[in-house]
Amino acid sequence: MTETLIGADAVRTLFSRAMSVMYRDEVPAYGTLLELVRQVNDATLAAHPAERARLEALGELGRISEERHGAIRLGTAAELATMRRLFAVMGMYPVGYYDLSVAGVPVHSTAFRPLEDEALRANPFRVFTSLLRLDLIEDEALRDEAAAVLAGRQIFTPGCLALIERCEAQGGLDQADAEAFVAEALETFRWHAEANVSHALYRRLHDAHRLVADVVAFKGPHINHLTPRTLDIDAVQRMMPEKGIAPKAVVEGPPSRAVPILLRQTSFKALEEPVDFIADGTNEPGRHTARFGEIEQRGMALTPKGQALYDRLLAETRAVITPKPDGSNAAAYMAKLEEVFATFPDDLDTLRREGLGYFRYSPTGKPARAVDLARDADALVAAGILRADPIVYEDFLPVSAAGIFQSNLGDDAAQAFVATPNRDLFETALGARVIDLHQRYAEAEAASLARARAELGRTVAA
Ligand code: OOG
Ligand code: NI
Repeated sequence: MTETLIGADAVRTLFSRAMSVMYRDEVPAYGTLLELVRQVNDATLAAHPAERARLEALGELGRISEERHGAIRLGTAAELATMRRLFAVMGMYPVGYYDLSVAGVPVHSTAFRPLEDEALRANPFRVFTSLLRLDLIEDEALRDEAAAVLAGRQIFTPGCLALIERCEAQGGLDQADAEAFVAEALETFRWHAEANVSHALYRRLHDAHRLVADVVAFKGPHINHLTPRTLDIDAVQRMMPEKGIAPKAVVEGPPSRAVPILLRQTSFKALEEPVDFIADGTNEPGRHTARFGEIEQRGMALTPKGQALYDRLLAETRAVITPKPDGSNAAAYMAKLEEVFATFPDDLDTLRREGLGYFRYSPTGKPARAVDLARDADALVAAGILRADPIVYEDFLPVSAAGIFQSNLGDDAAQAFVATPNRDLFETALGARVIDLHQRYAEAEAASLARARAELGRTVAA
C-alpha cells in the first residue's frame, strides 16, 4: 500500500497547476499577466546568459514563470484549523505571523509553505492565509450578524475532508486519491458568483470594511490572486498598461539593487465582478471587487539585524513620503526609497561580514590544511576555501502585504485600527504554533556550514 503514495511535493504541484488553470479561466486578465511575465522573463534570460546558466544549473529554468504563491482570507477559527490540515497534505506548514491591523486591515495572517530546501526546490508554492478579525469591528450587532453567517457556511466538501483524514491516517495519498483531493480542494478556492447574504447586509459589511464583506458575503474563501515569479519586476510594472492592465501605484518592498534582498511585489488592480445577492424570490445583481494578479521577485533572506535595518529604512522613507493610490507621487516615492536605501550595503561580502543576510556555505574545492579547520567561516571564505551563496527569502513582508491588500480593496483612505497583534489568538485558532522564520534560515545556514566543515575535514584527512 504505502509504496504507492506519491509524496506531498507531488500533490502540491498537482494543486498549484490546477489552481493556475482555474484562475486563468476565472480571471482572464491574469492570463494576460502570465503572458507578459513569460515574455519579460524570456527577454531577460536572453540578455543575461550568465544568469540563464545559473538558473539552468539550479534546475529552475523550466518553470521560471510558474506561480510562486496565492492568497486567501478565512472567516473563522475552525476554517483556519481545517485549512492547516488541508495544506499539510501538500507539505505546506504555517510559517510566520503577520499582523495587518497596524496597516488598517482587520486580519492577521501566516503563510503555508514547504519547509525543506528539497521541497522548496521541487515546488515553492505557498498560500498567504489571513484570518478575519471581527473583534476589530466596532458595530456589535454587525459583528454578531457576520459571525452567524460565517458559522452557517461549510467551505470544505465532504470528499475533501475524507481525503484529508485518509492522508493523515496513512501518511500520504496515492496518485488517484491525490487527483481526487486536488479536484475537491479546488471547490474551496473557486469563485462563487452567488453571495451568501443580501445586498443590504453586503453594504453594511462593506461599510464596516471592504475586507469584511469579501470574507463574510461569500460561500468560500475564493483565491484572490496568484503570483508568478518575474526576473525583472520593474519591466513588468512598466509594461502592464501596454497590455491593457492597470498596475498598482508602486512596487512594494526594497528598491532595485545589485544584490536583491527580501521580496519585491506588485499587482494589477482588482477587477469589479458581477455578483448575485440573496433576495426574496429572485436574485439581486450587484458587484464586488476582490480578485487580481500579482508578480514577485525574491532576493536574499535577512538576519534579524538586516531585517531591522530594512524596517528602519522603509519607515524613514515613508515618514517623508507614502505612495498615493492614484500613482501621482510614484516616481518621487521610488526616488526617495532608493536614496534612503543607499546606506544598505549592496555587495555580498559586506552583507555577509556585517551579519545582515543568511548564507549557504559550501567548499570551493580548494584544498584545506588541518589548521584551516579551526578558522571561522569568514576566514575560510576570504581564503577561497569556502564559498557563500545567499539564501533566498521564502516569506512575506507585512508592510508590503498591507500595500497589496490596500490597493486591491479599493483606493479609499486606509482605515485606522489600533495595532493589536494577537499571535496567541491566531495560534489558538490555527491549533498549532506558527514556525519562526528566522530560525529556519539560521538553521539552514548552520547546517550548510556544518556540512561544509565535515567535507573539509574529510579532504584534509584523506
Ligand atoms: C493577501 C495580501 C498579501 C502578499 O503577497 O504580500 C500577499 C491578500 O490580499 O489577501 O499576498
Ligand atoms: Ni501576494
